[in-house]
Amino acid sequence: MDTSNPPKVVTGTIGDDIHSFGIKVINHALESAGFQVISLGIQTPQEDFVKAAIEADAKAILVSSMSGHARLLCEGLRERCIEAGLKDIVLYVGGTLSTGDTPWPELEQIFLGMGYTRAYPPTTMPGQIITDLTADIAALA
Ligand code: B12
Repeated sequence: MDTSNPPKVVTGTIGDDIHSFGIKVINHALESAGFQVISLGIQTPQEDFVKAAIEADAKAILVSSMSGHARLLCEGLRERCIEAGLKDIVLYVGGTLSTGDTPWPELEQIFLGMGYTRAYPPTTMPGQIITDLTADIAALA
């Protein structure tokens, strides 16, 4: 990674969701790995993710959703990115993405179908996210 120009990434917990601990762990892991994190915190509207990504010229948006309503809260974010000229931005979603009613492989496909680059279950270790993000950002170049 070019330490003089660290890749910028936007993070936050989407919608009306107040869970903050998970995304804080991810933020620390990303910063330790050399990313520059624009942290939007909790209860972040979709449009704020897009606005922050444009302002920062970010390479990726990482969305956290813990409340179980991710399908509703996360739908349409890729379309907003495309409309704003961020067609190729790396878009991740992670957390407790359902209330447990849908098996993970099926749930993952739902989020990939919504245009998310990757979707992660709550058991994901931060190291996996760093590895994937580094590769996905490199692939943009
Ligand atoms: C702590 C907690 C709270 C705290 C939150 C405090 C805070 N500042 O965050 C309080 C008490 C406020 C709270 C409130 C509520 N909670 Co709560 N809460 C939890 C609890 C016990 C732990 C979550 C946590 O912090 N874990 C520790 C962190 C480090 O782990 P994590 O969040 O899972 O994050 C990791 C991964 O998920 C992943 N990850 C997370 N985000 C992302 C994003 C990306 C991009 C990636 C790659 C990975 C990733 O990486 C993280 C680090 O390893 C969970 C149950 C559980 N065991 O998970 C319920 C839970 C999430 N809560 C739940 C609910 C229902 C609520 C409430 C709606 C309850 C209510 N009726 O009021 C409200 C939320 C209201 C709202 N508007 O959002 C449910 C969600 C339903 C579901 N998904 O099935 C859960 C699962 C409990 C349950 N079993 O029912 N909660």
